Amino acid sequence: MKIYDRPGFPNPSRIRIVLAEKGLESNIEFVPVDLIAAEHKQPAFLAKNPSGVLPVLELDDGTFISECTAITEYLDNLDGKPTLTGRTPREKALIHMMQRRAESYVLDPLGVFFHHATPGLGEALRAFKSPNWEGRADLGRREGDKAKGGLKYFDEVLSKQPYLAGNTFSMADITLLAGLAFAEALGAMPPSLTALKQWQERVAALPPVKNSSGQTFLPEDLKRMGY
Ligand SMILES: N[C@@H](CCC(=O)N[C@@H](CS)C(=O)NCC(=O)O)C(=O)O
Repeated sequence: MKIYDRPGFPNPSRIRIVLAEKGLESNIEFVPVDLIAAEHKQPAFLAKNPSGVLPVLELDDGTFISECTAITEYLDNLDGKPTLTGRTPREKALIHMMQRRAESYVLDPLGVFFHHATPGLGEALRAFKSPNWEGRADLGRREGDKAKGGLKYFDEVLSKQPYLAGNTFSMADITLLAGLAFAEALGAMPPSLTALKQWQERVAALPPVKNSSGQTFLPEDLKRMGY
């Protein structure tokens, strides 16, 4: 199997944690994709994932799977013993519900904030991100505010239960962890979210998170660009 990714970026990091949890890292060939050069918007990559985003999993039979949730479902169920996506119908439903909230309340809006209200990944990508539309910075800032509201919502949730979907670490926690790290890297964290910060410390110490490769959550690319 191959994973097309960029170490340290939020969504690729989600899959690195899944691979560590499932003990699959040594079975994978990592293929780096140059986001700064907009390699992911060129025909060769769009043939793998028409959405033009990372990560993408390529199976040995040539099948391409994109979207972190789909990749996680695949990897988590390969051994018939899912640990991140739920075992019972109730667990599966709660995990998917909270995972989607973590994406749509935090991680996705931060992506819009990053690409529209900040210099994002620079010149080469600008052509693919509405370069001449004057309302883009407003849209970006609104989405940044939405992400802050989402983080406050999760602080409230985590003041009542240990993990997003209840008592067990799951795919939903991985999504929020990536979103939280992205918010911190962009300086978009609301203050005083005590339960969320305590959860972050606890989750960061879990073996799949601690041992996953290339997920510093401080992408070298962002540091180079002055974030
Ligand atoms: N919903 C997608 C999101 C993927 C995504 O946005 N990936 C980012 C990297 S963290 C990306 O490739 N961004 C490039 C761009 O927006 O041009 C997933 O779950 O895989």
